[in-house]
Amino acid sequence: MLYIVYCIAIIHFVSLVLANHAKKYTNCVHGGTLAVHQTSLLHRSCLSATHGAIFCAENADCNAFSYNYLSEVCVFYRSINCQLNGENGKTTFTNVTGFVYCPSGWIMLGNSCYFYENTRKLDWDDAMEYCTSQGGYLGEVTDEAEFQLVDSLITGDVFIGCRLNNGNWQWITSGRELLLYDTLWTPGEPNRSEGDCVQIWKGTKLDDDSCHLLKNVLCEKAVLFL
Ligand SMILES: [Ca+2]
Repeated sequence: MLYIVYCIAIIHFVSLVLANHAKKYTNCVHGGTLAVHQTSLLHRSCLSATHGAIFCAENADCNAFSYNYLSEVCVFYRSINCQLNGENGKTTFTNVTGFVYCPSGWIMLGNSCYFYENTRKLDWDDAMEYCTSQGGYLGEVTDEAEFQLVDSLITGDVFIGCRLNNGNWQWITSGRELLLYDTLWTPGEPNRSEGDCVQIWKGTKLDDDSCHLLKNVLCEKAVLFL
């Protein structure tokens, strides 16, 4: 019991000192696993800088946080290229080039921030406009790994930033082409049965569908650097 009280006191003291000086708790390297999903590590609300320090200390992915006393919001950061050391189970940070984070309300998955708008449904054009108004773009899926991350975030069908353009399926923001034989397509799609826009068909993969249907929206933006 005395030990627990002692630990809490130490954490409290350290966090207060750091919070008062830099409002940022760095070098929060701690043994553990990456079992906690990354999405839960960032932009969590916490009641105080102390809670932020404890949360950061308990999660291997987190190595810094900042606490805004005015907004009472914690933002957690993780380093780029951090790796879990197989020998001692601790997170070691190699080639650290900076800290990345996402704006409040956006979730970091892989190398991007995502905003899943599931409280309203928009057609494809309005979805594109909406994401632009949020400082991002309608989500683009680069590869299978990114698809799996995004798919874990959404709970239903969403429009994404790809549509038919001059006969080719094109990611509109980046200009990349989505080839007909790309494995990101749901088998049998695109079947050109309904329209020229692309959705993530929840439970399967990409699918061409009518641009005029109303669907939830997945916005994306690049991570921000501290
Ligand atoms: Ca289709």
